[in-house]
Amino acid sequence: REKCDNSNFQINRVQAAFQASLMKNEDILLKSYLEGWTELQKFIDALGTIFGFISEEVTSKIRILIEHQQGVHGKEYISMRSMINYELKNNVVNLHELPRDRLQSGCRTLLRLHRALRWLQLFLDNIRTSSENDSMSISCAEAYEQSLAKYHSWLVRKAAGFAFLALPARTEFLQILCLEGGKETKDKLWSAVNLIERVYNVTQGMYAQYNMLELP
Ligand code: 1PX
Repeated sequence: REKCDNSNFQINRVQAAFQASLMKNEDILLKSYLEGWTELQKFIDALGTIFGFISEEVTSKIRILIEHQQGVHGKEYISMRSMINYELKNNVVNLHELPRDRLQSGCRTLLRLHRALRWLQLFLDNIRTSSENDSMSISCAEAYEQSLAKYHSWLVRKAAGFAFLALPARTEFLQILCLEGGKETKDKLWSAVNLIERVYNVTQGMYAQYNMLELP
């Protein structure tokens, strides 16, 4: 396992990236938002191969958005609002049926990550309020049931539930996150949870404003 120093993954880096994604005008800077997800992915990867299918799903969603950013219309994909405006105006978004395009819309792709961010917020908050012998599997499953699960098929829910059982005990889990068990950890988690909630709320507000919360 990697040691916990500044060159490795840390909750601080996740937080810094999501912090940087918050723009002044209630908008989201996509580059930083995706950096936040790339940092999160390092945690999933550190948890072992059982979580590989989750990591691959994150990779695939990030890759779609990066492909848009590097495409001919890349400059439209700088912020979430510019992406929405561009995709709506140019009929890139599938509003009614499942998209069949090879390169799916940025809006529906980001929405998947956005829903997962709520899971993360709830999970980190469960960890924050947990104590020594609490099960991380249960904390994780509870957060999942309250958020992402309702968007997932039976099969995905089963696979996720199975993966959760492989989560390590609390102490080891905190070590993977480069956290100790004490007060400092609770403070760090509290600040991460609040930041993630702010990012979630800005994103959620925009999806609601454009009536895009249910994009297929
Ligand atoms: C302290 C936290 C450190 C760990 C951070 C881990 C971040 C994990 C984030 C998981 C992100 C999952 C993205 C899900 C996107 C999604 O909902 N995709 C589904 C729908 O996509 P579609 O294109 O078909 O509309 C897709 O069907 C799902 C595919 C399989 C992935 C299922 C993942 C469910 C588990 C989420 C919880 C992760 C637990 C990690 C353990 C720490």
